[in-house]
Amino acid sequence: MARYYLAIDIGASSGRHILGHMEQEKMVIEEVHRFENGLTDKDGTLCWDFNHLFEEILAGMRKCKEQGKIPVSVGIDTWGVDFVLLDKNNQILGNTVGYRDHRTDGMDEEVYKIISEKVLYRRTGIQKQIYNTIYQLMAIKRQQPEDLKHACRMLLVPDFLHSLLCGVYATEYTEATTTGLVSPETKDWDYELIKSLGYPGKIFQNIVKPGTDLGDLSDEIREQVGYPCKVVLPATHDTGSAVLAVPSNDEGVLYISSGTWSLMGVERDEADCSEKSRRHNFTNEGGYNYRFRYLKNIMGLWMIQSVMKEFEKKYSYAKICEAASHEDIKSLVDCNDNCFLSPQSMTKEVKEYCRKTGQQVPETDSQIACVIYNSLAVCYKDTVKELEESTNLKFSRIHVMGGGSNAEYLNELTAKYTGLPVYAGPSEATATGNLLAQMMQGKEFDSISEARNCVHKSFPIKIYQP
Ligand code: ADP
Ligand code: LRH
Repeated sequence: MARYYLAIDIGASSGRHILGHMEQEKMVIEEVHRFENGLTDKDGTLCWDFNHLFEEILAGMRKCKEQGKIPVSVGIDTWGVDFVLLDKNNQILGNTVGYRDHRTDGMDEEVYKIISEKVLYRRTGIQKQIYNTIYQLMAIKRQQPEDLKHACRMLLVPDFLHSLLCGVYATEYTEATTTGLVSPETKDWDYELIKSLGYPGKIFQNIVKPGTDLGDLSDEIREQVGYPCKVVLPATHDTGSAVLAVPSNDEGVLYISSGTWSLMGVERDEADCSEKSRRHNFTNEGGYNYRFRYLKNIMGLWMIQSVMKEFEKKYSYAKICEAASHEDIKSLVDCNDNCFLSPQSMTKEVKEYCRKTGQQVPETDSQIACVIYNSLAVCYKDTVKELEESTNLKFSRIHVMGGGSNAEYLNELTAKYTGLPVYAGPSEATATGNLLAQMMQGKEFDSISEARNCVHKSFPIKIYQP
């Protein structure tokens, strides 16, 4: 009888339950359940619906039982930076605000009144993103100080969902690093920084490493899903899980974890918190085994997701991507411009950017998509150059992983602009990395290199030559 492990991977646009098991030294994965995710407007505030997400989590777990495939362990990964504050009865305080909400506008300046941007980077090595937890907490301190006063716990999204499964409150390390409040030296909360910002130190939970066995499902949840199982922490930051599933053990491998965001970078032993690195806006996120993901957040396919919601005609991702490949509009936008983070209308924003920079304004759906794909690929090219400068490495290929690795035209453009071969796959990299951490805990693999070898053997990789 196969030993099944269950990864619940929840991205900003969708979530899925993926069961994994070993068969003749290869990993076999199967999708059990898939559901939509996204931010919804609640009286002018962009919020996540955690009740909906948790119902979907349980629905997918029940499906495993229906299929007679009961996992030995389950682990959840999600996007970074977002959190809930819990009161003394473990009830959520305030709205479950998502990172694209505008509450953080101007909060960077509030933080820099206390600690300068340069010193902050030197201490934490985290790329400035206006939505990082450090700025979100400042927004609460300024706008809802009573919530911060009544808070007993701050739990990041995967921590919160795990606590609903097994009743244990802990913060997983890789997700914790996305807050901008963790020291890359000690791998623990930077309490001095936290105190200086006026955030209550007591709300921060103990940090635990990926691979930690958090305990069994609570009695109530076990009854609801119909079986007992352990909760084992993956790298709960989705990017951390995706990078664990890079199908190569070569040093200095360049990857793009391509989904709602494009996270482009390399894995390293040490964090680089230098001024040069800050100016390039690279981040040092914590990874499995205390490796660091040295990467840049690039706006990514969020731009495609957003314009597709606005197009009158409904397309599949494959269709819009293919249609874009037949266009020859040359206009480009700077994908990392903040105007694309949370615009009222992405279509209008892209057009406006082209108009004000004196370029041809895209009119049709496929022209708009073409501008976005080309702009992303150009951004990848620039990032390769910056990474080479910062790391003194020379790259021989790019591994593109995640849902975006299915975007054929983008892969072609990436190879063309960067001059590097693109190795596309696995497309379920995040869920696969989530499974790897659980499987290492379950002694299916002895090491990361064994686990990555297995990914290489188990999943098809498509190569695009420049
Ligand atoms: P996340 O986990 O961040 O929600 P995914 O890893 O699921 O995102 O990737 C979703 C993205 O992948 C979509 O926004 C879409 O642009 C792209 N994508 C998925 N499948 C295809 C396809 N067949 N062709 C082109 N793009 C695709
Ligand atoms: C990608 C991601 C990224 C974060 C963003 C909030 O899904 O986790 O690494 O910056 O979401």
